[in-house]
Amino acid sequence: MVVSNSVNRIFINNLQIENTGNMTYGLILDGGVYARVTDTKFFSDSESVALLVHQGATFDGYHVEFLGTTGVFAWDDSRVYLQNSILAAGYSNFTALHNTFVSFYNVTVKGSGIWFYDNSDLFATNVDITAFERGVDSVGIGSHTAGNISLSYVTIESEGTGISCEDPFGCEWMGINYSIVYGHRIAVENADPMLSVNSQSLFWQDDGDCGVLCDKQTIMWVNPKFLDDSHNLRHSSHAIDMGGSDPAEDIRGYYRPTDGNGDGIEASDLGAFEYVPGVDD
Ligand SMILES: [Ca+2]
Repeated sequence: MVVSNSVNRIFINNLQIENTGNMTYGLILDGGVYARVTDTKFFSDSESVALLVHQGATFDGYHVEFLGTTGVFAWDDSRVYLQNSILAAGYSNFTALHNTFVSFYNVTVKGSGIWFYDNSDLFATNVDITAFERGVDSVGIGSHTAGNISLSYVTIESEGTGISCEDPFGCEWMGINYSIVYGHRIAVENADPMLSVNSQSLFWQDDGDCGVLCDKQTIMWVNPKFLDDSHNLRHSSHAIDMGGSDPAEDIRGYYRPTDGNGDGIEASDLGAFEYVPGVDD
């Protein structure tokens, strides 16, 4: 389905969009189109792509799922807003290029990670990223952008790298707040001295070698202690009550901030999940 600038606004609700042909797209938005998409599933297979947003188009998604092999490509001054949504589209999940603006709130990213190039921006709150699709080459967030990447209450777990800071721009304009970054092989690859961890966050990798990351006072270098195979926190996690007083809920909709360590002070937990006594253990 192609929607171009002959139409200004479209609204899609409760649809399943499947495409399985070689080099086909489930939905193409271009030429300044605004699309509000709710309660909709995209499924792509083989060489097909679920969604292409380009040439100034806007995709505004709520309760949207991307499944299959290739999810979203967004470029050329486009905008992508995702809320309460799931990106689980295989080897190439989400890629933003050329001045694309991206906002994620309450978004689950599973399988492979998300990639930002050129001058693209990401503002992410309550986002849970699990990257295992490429084995030890998996990356949670790949940053090649001269734009801003701002992470708040984000949980990243990758079998390989949590955050990869790649040339030409690396992570110079990345700001991290109240988040958890766990790369089994390496937490941050090519860690840029300009990488800003503005508010207390937790980083970890399996060999325990923090390198230059331990120069940053705002990094807590310790195993996050996830509960089983989820990213919920165990009652003994050091991430509990180390955040601020926002946002008003976690990625599951549980109220924040709550007192998780029993000291009588309500504080949010690092990452996308608030520890809820009686629920999480
Ligand atoms: Ca708490």
